[in-house]
This record gives sequence, structure tokens and C-alpha cells, in this order.
Amino acid sequence: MSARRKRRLFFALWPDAEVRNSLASAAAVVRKHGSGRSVPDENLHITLAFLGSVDEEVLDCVRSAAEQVNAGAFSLTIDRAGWWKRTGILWLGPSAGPAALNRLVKSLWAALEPCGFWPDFRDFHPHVTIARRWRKARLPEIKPVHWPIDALMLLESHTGQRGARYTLLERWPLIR
Ligand code: 2AM
Repeated sequence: MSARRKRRLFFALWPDAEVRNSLASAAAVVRKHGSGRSVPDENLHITLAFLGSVDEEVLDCVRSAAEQVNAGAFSLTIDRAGWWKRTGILWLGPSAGPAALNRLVKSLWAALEPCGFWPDFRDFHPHVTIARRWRKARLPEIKPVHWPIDALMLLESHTGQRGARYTLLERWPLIR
């Protein structure tokens, strides 16, 4: 009997081409000031809820959870770079606590609970990872990136020889 298929899934904010370009430019500026392993531009995103390896049969529940999310569209400003020493993650993120983003994540986790998922114990720190194994030199100022958030996306992560690759499975518009 073959093992049940599992898929590595996460919900994210996935930028459109214009926002991705702006994030990539800001990332390039920050990465001039240190060394580590850069995240390719096509992978830039903000994870909202990481589900890990999910049984294929749970996918319908995950999809209907996303439909139940009750949160409005909002605008996010990515205006600072940061570095987590313990994990070596170099990131871009918002400096102002975005209440609408916290509401979205809370609503998403609440909807996912009946599917058997529980929120991370760690606090939610919205960030776009731009490099890993980073050894800090300094963190420069960045040109703020205005990111209109109007949808929630479900992605699948594949690990290949060249690192992670993500495919967009589905998107759900937020309330306007
Ligand atoms: P990171 O960028 O901070 O590493 C796909 O792997 C996405 O899910 C990445 O954005 C990654 O966040 C996040 N992720 C991977 N493993 C995770 C975990 N165990 N807990 C929370 N988020 C995770």
C-alpha cells in the first residue's frame, strides 16, 4: 500500500509583479551590507500560517477554512530591515504594528482550528525573509514599499536541489 500523499503548505501574502520588484530592490540594498544565502526574488513573500506537511484529504478543509476568513483588505508598508541573530534570518517588514494584518492572521487560525491546526506558540512577526545564514554587518534604511493587501494565498513548498520553490495553489479575495 502506498503512503498517503502529504503536501507542505502555507498561507501567505504573495506580492504581485510590481510589489515584488520593489521588495527585490529593497532586498538588494540591504544585502550589500553583509553575507549569507540570498532568497531568490521570485520566492519573496510573508507567511501568515505555516501548516507543515498536510494529508491530501485535509486540503478540502483547509480550502473551506480560507473561504470563512472574515477580514478586510488593507495596505501594508514595508519600511525596515531586520535581522534575527539566533536564526540568521535577514528580513524586511513593517515598523508599525498593522492591526488589520493581525486580525487577518487571527481569523485564519480560528478558521483552521476545525481542520486540526493550532497557531504557532511564537508570536506572529510579519516578515519577508530575504536571506538566511546572515552574518550582520549593518542594516541600512530602505525605500518604503507600499503593498496593497487584497487577497490571501495558499502555497505549496517543494524542496529541490536549488532550494525551496513555491507554487500558488489558490487565492481568496479579502473583503473590500
Ligand atoms: P521563514 O521565511 O521565516 O523561514 C515556507 O517554508 C514559509 O514558511 C517560509 O516563509 C518560512 O518562514 C515558513 N516556515 C517554514 N517552516 C516554518 C515553521 N516550522 N514554522 C513557521 N513558519 C515556517
